[in-house]
Amino acid sequence: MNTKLAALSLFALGAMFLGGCGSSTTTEEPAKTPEAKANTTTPGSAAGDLDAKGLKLGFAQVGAESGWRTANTESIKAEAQARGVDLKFADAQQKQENQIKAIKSFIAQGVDVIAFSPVVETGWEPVLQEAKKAGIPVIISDRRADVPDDLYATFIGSDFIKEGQMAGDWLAKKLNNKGNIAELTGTPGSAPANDRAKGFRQALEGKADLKIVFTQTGDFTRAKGKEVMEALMKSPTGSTLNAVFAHNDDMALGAIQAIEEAGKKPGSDIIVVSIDGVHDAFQAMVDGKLNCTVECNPLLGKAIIDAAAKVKKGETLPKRTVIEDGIFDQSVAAKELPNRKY
Ligand code: GYE
Repeated sequence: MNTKLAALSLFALGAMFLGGCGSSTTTEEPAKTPEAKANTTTPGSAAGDLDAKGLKLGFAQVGAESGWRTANTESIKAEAQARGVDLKFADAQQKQENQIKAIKSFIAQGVDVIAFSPVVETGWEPVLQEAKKAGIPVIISDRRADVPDDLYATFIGSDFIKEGQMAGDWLAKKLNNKGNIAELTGTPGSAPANDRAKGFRQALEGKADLKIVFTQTGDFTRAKGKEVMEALMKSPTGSTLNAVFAHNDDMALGAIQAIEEAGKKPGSDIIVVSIDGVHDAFQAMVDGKLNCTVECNPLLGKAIIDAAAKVKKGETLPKRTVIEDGIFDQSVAAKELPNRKY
């Protein structure tokens, strides 16, 4: 294990002991861009001190496309229940029009606060204008939305560019800066797909012998990841592959099945790196089939409900809270597996 990876893993472990989960958050004072930095807190998962009893919160979720998403939903529902929040939860099944409908219905119901994780980056302005007109504050969680600052109170989520860079740096080192990579991208137009692709390419810059020879969406699902990889393994490019970079663990897990069915060994014949850090990914690392995962913490329930309680009281929140992520490879997987919370 290299020293940087060891340090990151230790940091993540430390954060786990301190915060009861795998990440910490960094907040900043209200700022113009969502990219700026500041202090550190922990997202946590237990009931907090802030009184949120009776708060009417509408949450428009992306869907149930991945293990990450399921854990995110559970975290929000459990935190709401523990703190007596009146949660109205909508699952948009990965469709923006469903999320917009849900937000409109939360406005019509007169909830105190609306929170949502935007399935894609663009197209939110009209509905958020409606929320603003109705005087309902909006919290954006997990994925960025491309909207002016005055349309939301705060945005809580990971730095996806950094996650892509971490995956790229790790893979470049593993392949000695040489090899052919297939990329399975997330939902087109979503912040994590855009930013992870960008960060990954930044890490590969100047490494001429390290090439992305294939890129296609698997929509963040295991089934699609498998389907795309199956077709790729049958194509001439398939036999030239050294590695797969998947924008999430579920697509990597689907790809692993396809690689095996094509008679190759994922984890050795073809190196596999992905993002999320879900339990099944740790199991796949222990089984030697996945090489590395960059953690993206989905346990945002406490942070979202704390933020909702604060905006309801009229407090101004930092425009951006960044969830800090770690990286884990096969060398630490067995030790880490029992500690995983999702
Ligand atoms: O990586 C993926 C999920 O927005 C960070 O969405 C999230 C991503 C996550 O479907 O598994």
